[in-house]
Amino acid sequence: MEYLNEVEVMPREQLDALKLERLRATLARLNEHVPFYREKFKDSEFRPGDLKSLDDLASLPFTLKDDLRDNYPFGLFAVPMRDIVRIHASSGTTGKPTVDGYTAKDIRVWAELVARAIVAGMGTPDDVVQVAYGYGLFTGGLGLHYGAELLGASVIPISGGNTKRQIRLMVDFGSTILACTPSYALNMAEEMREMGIDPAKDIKLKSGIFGAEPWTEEMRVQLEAALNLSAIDIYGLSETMGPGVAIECQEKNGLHIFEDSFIPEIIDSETGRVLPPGTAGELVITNINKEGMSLLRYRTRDITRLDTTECPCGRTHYRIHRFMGRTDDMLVIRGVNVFPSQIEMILMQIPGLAPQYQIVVDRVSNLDVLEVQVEMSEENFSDEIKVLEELENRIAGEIATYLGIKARVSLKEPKSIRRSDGKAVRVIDNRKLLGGAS
Ligand code: DLL
Repeated sequence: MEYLNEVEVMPREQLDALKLERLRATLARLNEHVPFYREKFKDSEFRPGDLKSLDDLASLPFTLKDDLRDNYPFGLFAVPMRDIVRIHASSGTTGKPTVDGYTAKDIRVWAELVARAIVAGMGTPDDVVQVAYGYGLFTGGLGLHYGAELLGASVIPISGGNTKRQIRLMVDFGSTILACTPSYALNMAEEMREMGIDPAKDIKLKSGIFGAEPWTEEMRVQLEAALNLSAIDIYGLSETMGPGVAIECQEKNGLHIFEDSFIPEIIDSETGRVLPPGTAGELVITNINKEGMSLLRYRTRDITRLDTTECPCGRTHYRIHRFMGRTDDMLVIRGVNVFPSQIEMILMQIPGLAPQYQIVVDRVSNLDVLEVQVEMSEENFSDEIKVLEELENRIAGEIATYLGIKARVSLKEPKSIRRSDGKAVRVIDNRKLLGGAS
């Protein structure tokens, strides 16, 4: 099974025509049913009815995370509550949660998109899919669940956590696909080693569908070796649907964004101008196949670039490059911009380290101080001061060379950095507590 739906290989001209038709219908619905958008259209020179081509999208207003918060909880819904069958929401750790509503049709569309994603991850109806994303208001668990069921695979709805039990069931039930965050997959690999389980002999995993947080190519190498599987990257966000917005195929050369449901644009986040393919910037998504809530030009804050070149897999939908991070994850350390993923990339290339790290930023005497804490691997663990110092200096040297910043490096004992069973917390920015974070 190479792909699920003919639309995935639709010729570009036809796909663009479908996008335009769906965009027109979406604008008309938003104008009619969502006062927030009606007001926005009134204020803009461009009216929904003026839309002639997909290029005109650039003349339409953006939607920001704050717009969702200002309209909390249901102000952006485009159908009456009677037609909403599911509500998801973000955790709201950094403010009011953002809420999304789905009609019965939306749930079907979403399941189909995720089923496509699982097929791209080598899934078939014969697979046993262990869904270890959290179930609940978070879209990961239920999103993967419905997609895998629609495909006809056997689903293990285990959710996140209870790692020993996850592994026992993985062995006993013969799971062939694991769906969870990459950081949780790493924790599972670690636990497996401790339980004496050999991924090459005792488990049947063939692929991992990993996403919901940024991860690097270097992390992929570690995960594929530790779990003996093929790891692919899945992207999505609760504001526009959930997982299944974009997925890597087996070429692993970018994530195909399902353009029959989401129109991608890359913009310069300072000026809001649309950037040409190949240039990195902020991903903006327009929902064109969703009824309950559709966002127009939603600014995701995720940084990537668009690849419009042909993919050998045959899917015609454009690709977005593996994410560097979010605009709001970017650390500004003494004026230098740094993404946690850049630090991850450096750490993963240095032998003797475990793929577990945390970045702590502080301000001391008005100067930003960056500390990188990283665990040593069990095999290389040493408490000899000289060995530790040498390795710390080497890591600090690599960070200085590649990123041009000075970092204090602290090597940690194996298993001393807190593990998570969902999205890992990689950065602790104490400057925010001081009210001076950038
Ligand atoms: O994380 C949806 C999801 C669930 C995606 C399961 C993939 C798998 P939110 O909790 O709303 O939704 O978080 C969305 O997570 O804007 C990105 O910053 C980040 N993110 C999601 N997938 C990736 C990825 C889900 N593959 C936010 N790479 C997004 C990098 C990702 N960042």
